[in-house]
Amino acid sequence: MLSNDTIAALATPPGTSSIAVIRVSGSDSIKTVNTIFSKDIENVPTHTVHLGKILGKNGYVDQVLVAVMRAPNSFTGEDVAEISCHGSMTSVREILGILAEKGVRYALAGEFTKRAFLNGKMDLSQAEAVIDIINSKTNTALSVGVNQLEGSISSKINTVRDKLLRVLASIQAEADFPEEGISGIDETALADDLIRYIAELDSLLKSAEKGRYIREGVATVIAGRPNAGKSSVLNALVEKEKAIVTNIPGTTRDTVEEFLQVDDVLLKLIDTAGIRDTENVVEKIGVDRAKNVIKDADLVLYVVDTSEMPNSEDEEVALLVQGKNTILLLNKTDIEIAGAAEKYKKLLPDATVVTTAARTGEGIDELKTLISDMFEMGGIETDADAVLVNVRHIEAVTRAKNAIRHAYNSYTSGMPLDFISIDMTEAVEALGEITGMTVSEEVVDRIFKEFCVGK
Ligand SMILES: Nc1nc2c(ncn2[C@@H]2O[C@H](COP(=O)(O)OP(=O)(O)OP(=O)(O)O)[C@@H](O)[C@H]2O)c(=O)[nH]1
Ligand SMILES: [Mg+2]
Repeated sequence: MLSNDTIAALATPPGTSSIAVIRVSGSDSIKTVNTIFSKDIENVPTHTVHLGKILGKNGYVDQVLVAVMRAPNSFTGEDVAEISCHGSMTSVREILGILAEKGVRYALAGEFTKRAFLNGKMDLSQAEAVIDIINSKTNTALSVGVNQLEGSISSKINTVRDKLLRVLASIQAEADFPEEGISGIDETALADDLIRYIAELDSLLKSAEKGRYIREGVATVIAGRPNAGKSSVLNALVEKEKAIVTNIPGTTRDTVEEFLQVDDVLLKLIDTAGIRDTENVVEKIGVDRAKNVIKDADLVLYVVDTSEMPNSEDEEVALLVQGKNTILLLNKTDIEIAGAAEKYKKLLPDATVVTTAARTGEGIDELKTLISDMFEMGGIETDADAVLVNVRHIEAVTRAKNAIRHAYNSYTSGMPLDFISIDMTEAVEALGEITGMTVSEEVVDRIFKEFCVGK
């Protein structure tokens, strides 16, 4: 499976730029680049950079810098030559064409990183971090990716996995030679250990919630009765006319989504149809959609119209957001009528309250600060934090935890040690999938397909 034919690809984005980098990796990379370069770089020391020209059939193509990195001290673990040429696609195409004539193959998506993984330069969770870093939309996502690349997840997983392996070894010894007592299993200690491992995996799974916020954004649903000003709130938050605003109740029918970064928090804002009983088929579907997204919301912005007293529709919304993390937005304060605010507060006595006038933008900054404080991800930058962001990792940790729980139940109800060792093996394998120790080729291929070409 380990092919090390020489591959090349543009490592920088296609288009016009000041420079473009073509990465060439494989056992013949330096030798091949040497044949098209004006200087002899075949035997130059590793990690050196050389100025010269690329030679085409009809003479020089471009003046370039070639960086030479020799195996195993390169990103892929193979010999690598990186050609920094001028950032014109003509030059890039020309150089890639010359390389192809010399037998260099165009790299597949993620092939450089896949080679790095196969050559033991990084484990699978670190390779996945490379994708996360490339795709990161916020500073937090970036720092979580960098931590993961540095091994935060791997080291946490490996620590637990090593402990499980030790337990597994002693269980197997005890099962194989029960009379000899060589394993030295202390029965209460074993049960306690299993509980502790479950707790360790649980705390890692708790970090996954934070991870989901980082990956997908905090699902923030703007809800309320028709005409309360929900779409105006969305527009004021994102500072553009994203949703249609009119004075006709029932303007918004579908859910309208927009991402917004507030400090280091990524919000997935979802504007919804005003909640009311309606005979209109289209509006009815919209109201059902609104109710559904409220159910899955991480945060609800419950918008009310203080220019009117609460009515039965407001009461219905209050019931729907019951038990949800909710901010009550007392909107239209510019035309507020006396006593309305107090009445609205009574509908949701536990909610945090913000006063806004979405039409003028008043109160919107306060709202942003409040949300940012609520979901502040600060502190994640510390290296100690291993945050599970990857769905594949979450699934594997969950499987490992369930297997250990099963082992614990079997053990405490006196099942034979063989049974327990099966569960423990499953847990060890599940954790091994995260770093790629026990992972199928198919999974590896799927992961690297998510990459872009050149990475
Ligand atoms: N005076 C005032 N008018 C507002 C304010 N916020 C919204 N409005 C007006 O209220 C009307 C309804 O606003 P929308 O944002 O469309 O309300 P909505 O809740 O999205 O309404 P539906 O989509 O129909 O459910 C529009 O005429 C807005 O200009 C405010 O803070 N003050
Ligand atoms: Mg609307």
